[in-house]
Amino acid sequence: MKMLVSLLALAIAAPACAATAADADAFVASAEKQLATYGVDAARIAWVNATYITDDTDALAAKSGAEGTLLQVRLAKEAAGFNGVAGIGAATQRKLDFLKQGIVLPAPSTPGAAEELATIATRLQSTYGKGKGTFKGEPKSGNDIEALMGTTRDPALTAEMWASWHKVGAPMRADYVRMVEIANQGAKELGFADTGAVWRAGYDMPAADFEKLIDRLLAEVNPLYVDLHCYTRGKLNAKYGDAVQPKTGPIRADLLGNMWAQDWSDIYDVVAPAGAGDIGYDIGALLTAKNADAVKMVRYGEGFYSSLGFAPLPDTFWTRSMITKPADREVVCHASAWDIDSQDDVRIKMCTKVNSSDFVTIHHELGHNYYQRAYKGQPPLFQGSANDGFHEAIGDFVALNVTPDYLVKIGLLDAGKVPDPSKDIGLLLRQAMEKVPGMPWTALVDKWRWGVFSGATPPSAYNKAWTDLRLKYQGITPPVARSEADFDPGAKFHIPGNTPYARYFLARVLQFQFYQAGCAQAGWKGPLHRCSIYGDKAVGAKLNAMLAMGASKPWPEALAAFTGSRELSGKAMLAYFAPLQAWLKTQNKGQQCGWSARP
Ligand code: X8Z
Ligand code: ZN
Repeated sequence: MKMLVSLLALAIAAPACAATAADADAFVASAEKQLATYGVDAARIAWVNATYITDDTDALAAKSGAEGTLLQVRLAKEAAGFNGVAGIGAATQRKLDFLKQGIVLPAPSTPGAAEELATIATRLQSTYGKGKGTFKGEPKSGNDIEALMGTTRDPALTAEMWASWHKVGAPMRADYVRMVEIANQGAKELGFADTGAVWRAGYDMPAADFEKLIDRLLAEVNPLYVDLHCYTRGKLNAKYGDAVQPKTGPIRADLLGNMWAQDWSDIYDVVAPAGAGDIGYDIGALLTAKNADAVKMVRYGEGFYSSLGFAPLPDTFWTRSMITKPADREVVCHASAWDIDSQDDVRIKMCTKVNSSDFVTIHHELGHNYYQRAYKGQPPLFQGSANDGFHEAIGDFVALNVTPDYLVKIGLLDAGKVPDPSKDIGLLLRQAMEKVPGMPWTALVDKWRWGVFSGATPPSAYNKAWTDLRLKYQGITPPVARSEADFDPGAKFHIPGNTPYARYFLARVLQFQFYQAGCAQAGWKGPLHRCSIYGDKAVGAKLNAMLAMGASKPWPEALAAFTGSRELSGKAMLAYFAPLQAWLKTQNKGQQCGWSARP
């Protein structure tokens, strides 16, 4: 409501001379040109900064970031000048809406605000990139400590890594507070209540409905999470004893094999049931056995997309990507995919390790690159995904097709080693440990930010609000005491990186919808989790048709183009895990599942 009133205020402030639909078309064409021109240089600068962090590249990135913000804010205000103009065509109207809504961190018109905002944003990201934790007292980069969290089973050491890595956040707090202040002023100038309202505006529905959609989808899949939490807690209790992991209540956050407890697959060995749980292979071990290095892993990923009919990656992908961590400089290791020129200069940036989780991440990142290539023919403002969840879902959808039979086809697994149906529970449990904990986690990250941006969570309660959400949604608790001297959100890339996170929540649901639809198109009749669309060019063509739509149509149309449905739904994910959920329920009989929000 507030937003509507403010937009009207902007409309009233628009020039008195009557703008026409043709003016709107001309404005949009000019805006697209300006954005495209800015975008190529900006992408190159951001790339150099992220792959070579120095004071100089930080300064260049901050300067370029400020220019971009000023350009976007100017265009957003000009776009608002067309509010209420009659006869604007659907495509132009959609582009005007994107211009008004699409700024992650808007700045107000106060002189120097955009520059201050960009300097803070760059400093936050680089502080994260350069962050170190410790393992046995030795300094470790974020990338190394993330991997060590997956393989370490000594709770004193996992607590040390958790506590030391979370110290990376503390120095960011003052910057974060100021950043929120500036961005909120910018959001208000654009007619939004706060920056969180801008973030929620991009989903072809009223912002309030988007919050409800997240809650509805989370409620749909949460019972599965609670079952998995209960089962995992029991196994951790059996392994570590009551003093480390009690039988009831939340799980200690550092015992789940991941710094943020967002993906528990690395402790599959701890939870695997005897017999059915021995799935007989680990992708990391298979890759190592074949002497596959990081580049070879990316080649496997490319091979999957090629089998669906996508053109091979260009030579420049291989020469310009950062596939492993350079030894001699600071970089942002958190994986990302880039599209430098909106044509063919696509790249990934990863500090790849030869393990199963990076094999999935490679497919994830390549999903971004193939999406980018598929929509390059769209006009600049439609060069994006149907909504941001789609961009995150494509590669994950493809990775769901990495089944034992597929691994045989590409020569990674011996045919005789394919786990038989008696191992289905193990295979599903391994997948659930990877996918299901992401549901509450991906929902809470932006719940925290929405509260911060709206002011419901003041700076004096930043850390408490974070810890409370982690308890409420994930049922986890920090291994060491926390206070407002800490800033734990800063220890997760997307907070200092200012990457909205609800997209990953949507992606988690969407990837199973895509997978279920793709497997139906392929005529798959067996258990869903054994399906692989590898090599199916008809499914690939249909997928490409959706990707090629870019952001040109409201997302339900894109979803319908591939799946036939216009609704986001947790049903596909629940169907995939149905046999496991039934099994978990029998395993959990007699247990007091769940946790109370305030133990
Ligand atoms: O950040 C990512 C991708 C970036 S393109 C690697 N993901 C989220 C995360 O790591 O927290 C993918 C899963 C969720
Ligand atoms: Zn991604």
